[in-house]
Amino acid sequence: MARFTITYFPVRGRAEAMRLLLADQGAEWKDEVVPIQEWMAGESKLKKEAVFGQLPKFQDGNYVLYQSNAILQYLGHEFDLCGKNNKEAGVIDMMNNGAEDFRQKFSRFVFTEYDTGKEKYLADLPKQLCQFETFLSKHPGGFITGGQISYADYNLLDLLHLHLSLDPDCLKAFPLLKAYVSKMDARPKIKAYMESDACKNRPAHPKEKR
Ligand code: GTS
Repeated sequence: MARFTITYFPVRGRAEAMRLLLADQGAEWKDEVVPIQEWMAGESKLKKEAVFGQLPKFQDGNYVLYQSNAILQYLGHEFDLCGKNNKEAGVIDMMNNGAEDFRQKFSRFVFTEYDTGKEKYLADLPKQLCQFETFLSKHPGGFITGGQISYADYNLLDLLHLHLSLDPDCLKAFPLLKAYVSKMDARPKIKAYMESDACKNRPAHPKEKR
């Protein structure tokens, strides 16, 4: 029986970074899928129970958590993905917060301007990407904290995947980010997960046309 359960809508969305982390760490989890229409139709028990009335919900046995970044941090502690010391942990949290700001911009675009604002969003995108590229140029080693993968790497990887699905050329001017994605995607367990039907059949977000 899987130790972990992720309850979320039938998209990659805010649950995908934790799935990438679990897959890469060789952990098993179960996905409980909540149809969006069912959630929106009324005050479901699940919605009432959710601390902030939102998903994803995460369970480790009887232990329940909400808030995707708290879940990622919890998994970071469970799998020793929070850096070797307090200073590394601070940098990892900083980059995860930066990834969250980036995700919020992306979510705003998806939910409010997806059909009309793609050109504008993509024109602005290099500003965000440049911040992560510059960070990597000052922190060589392949991951956010150099030689050791952290929970924030899975969040950054997911964001880069989301943007590559929006524009496959978006990393052309960002060689370090491009190499970062290639290196992360080549990790055997990430590769196997991304090739799985479960991953391939799940849209990135509710607006993705397939
Ligand atoms: N800060 C929360 C987190 O990081 O988990 C945000 C969660 C959130 O916004 N969830 C949305 C939701 O439950 C879905 S999504 O934005 O992740 O796609 N929406 C339904 C609702 O009733 O608010």
